[in-house]
Amino acid sequence: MKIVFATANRGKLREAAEILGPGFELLSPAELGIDGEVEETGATLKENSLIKARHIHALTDLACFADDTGLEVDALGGAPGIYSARYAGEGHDSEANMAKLLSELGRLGPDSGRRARFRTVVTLIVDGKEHFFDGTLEGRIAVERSGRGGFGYDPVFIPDAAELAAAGICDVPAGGPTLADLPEEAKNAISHRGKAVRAMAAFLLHLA
Ligand code: ITT
Repeated sequence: MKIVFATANRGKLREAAEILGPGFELLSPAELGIDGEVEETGATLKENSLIKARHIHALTDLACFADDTGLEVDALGGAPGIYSARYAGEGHDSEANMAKLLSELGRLGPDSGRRARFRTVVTLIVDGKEHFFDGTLEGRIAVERSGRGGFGYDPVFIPDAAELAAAGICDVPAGGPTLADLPEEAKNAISHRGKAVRAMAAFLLHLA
């Protein structure tokens, strides 16, 4: 099945292609010659994913999905949340975003706690109807960056051991790997996006 992923983020595209597997022909707005960028003016992840999916769906005749993802840090009252991409200012600069996050948590001191989660909402538009799927990954923010895989905030996010164990990943270093330390298949097995995109794929296979 042909499906468009309404994203300009190459890390997300790579992950979704691996999660969906060969049963899906995944296309990007860039491959279709479409400008995927649209202003994310929503107040929630769901609203923003809907804005992105509708923007691309209006320009193609194909099934289409978008995801909006936020990193919620408890000690920061849920920030950066829907502002995760522009936490350190416009420009999608992951290095600057991580630097700001580590410095904000550093200012709060060692007792503030670093519990956090990634939350993704996927909007799928198929046969003119809109459907929503979500996924969450629980964890905590590391004290410093580690790992070279993944993208975005992955080098500072340590998933809970229970999330890893649920996917059969038990042989991990003490203190826990960050998402950027994990091979891509392991991140996809436990991630917020993996959960939401697999739920969408199951729905689509049921429709077919
Ligand atoms: P699109 O809107 O084009 O899909 P984006 O990167 O702007 O791409 P989001 O608004 O959903 O996407 O992303 C919010 C921020 O969270 C952004 O800085 C991402 O790099 C980061 N992010 C998203 N998914 C992530 C993941 O799985 N691991 C780490 N960081 C992630």
